[in-house]
Amino acid sequence: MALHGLVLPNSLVVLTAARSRPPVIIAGRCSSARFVFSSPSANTKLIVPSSSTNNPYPATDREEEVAGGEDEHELKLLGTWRGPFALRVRLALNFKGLSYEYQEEDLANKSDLLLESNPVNKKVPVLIHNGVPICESLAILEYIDEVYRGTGPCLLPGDPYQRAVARFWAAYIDQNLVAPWWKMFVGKTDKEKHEGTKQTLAAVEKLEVALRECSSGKPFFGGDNVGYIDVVLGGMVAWMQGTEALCGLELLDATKTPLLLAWMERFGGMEPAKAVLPDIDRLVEFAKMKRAQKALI
Ligand SMILES: N[C@@H](CCC(=O)N[C@@H](CS)C(=O)NCC(=O)O)C(=O)O
Repeated sequence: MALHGLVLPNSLVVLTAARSRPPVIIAGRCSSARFVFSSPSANTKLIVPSSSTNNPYPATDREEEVAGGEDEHELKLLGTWRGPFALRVRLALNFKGLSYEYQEEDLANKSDLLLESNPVNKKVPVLIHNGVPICESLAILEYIDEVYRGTGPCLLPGDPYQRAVARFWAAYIDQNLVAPWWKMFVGKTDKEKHEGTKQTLAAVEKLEVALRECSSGKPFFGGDNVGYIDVVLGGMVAWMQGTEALCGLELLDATKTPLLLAWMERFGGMEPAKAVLPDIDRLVEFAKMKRAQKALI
């Protein structure tokens, strides 16, 4: 595909596809990316950096070879096995049945590919599609959904109002659940931890209402199928399940949040989710170790 580049200050480049694709804002350039796309099964080729010293995520037999025919749709994801932001992208790729190459990043020793693909934030996830990096998990989800519209279920609803609602709750999850959860877990003072706990509990109660309204009695936020909010919140499932062990409180409760509790079990039990969601015990052990070291997770 022909791409037209416009160079902006700070080496940002806006690329617009010659065909129907919307502008893709990328940072830097990627030369070494290779991607594989095949449908319908979700298969991953796992690459773990040899320099990674703290990677307890084995190349499991669940994530083996890329199956299906290789063509020009090459996808590569840079992430970590435990990060809620990369996990939501992996969930989306799996639920849509897209194959991709996965590269595990060591955040203490970031790869050149990550640094050149996301020079602004230097964070994962980064999805690299035919050599073009896309950064920020929510933007990546929307990108996947648009580019692979004909493949697997649509994540975002077709109706503009419902789409706005889904984006609202995705932003809500980032601001009011992920960030406060983090404060509850690694807060520097008891006051900060207490504040994080209060905000996290308030957020799950609001999300219970959101699930009731968005699902209209169906199994998922997206209705009959997993949708945008499901994968966004899905990235937090293992962390939510590990909350008691990590923070000393049960996050979801059969009385206050029965729908979310059932959703979490239903979602976590689905094959595309099981393939990427971290083992809770391993996650808890790793998170405790990192908290003790006050290191990046
Ligand atoms: N808003 C970003 C957040 C990404 C993020 O915070 N990633 C963390 C890992 S969970 C990271 O790469 N941290 C490395 C660093 O801060 O240097 C997104 O949604 O993609």
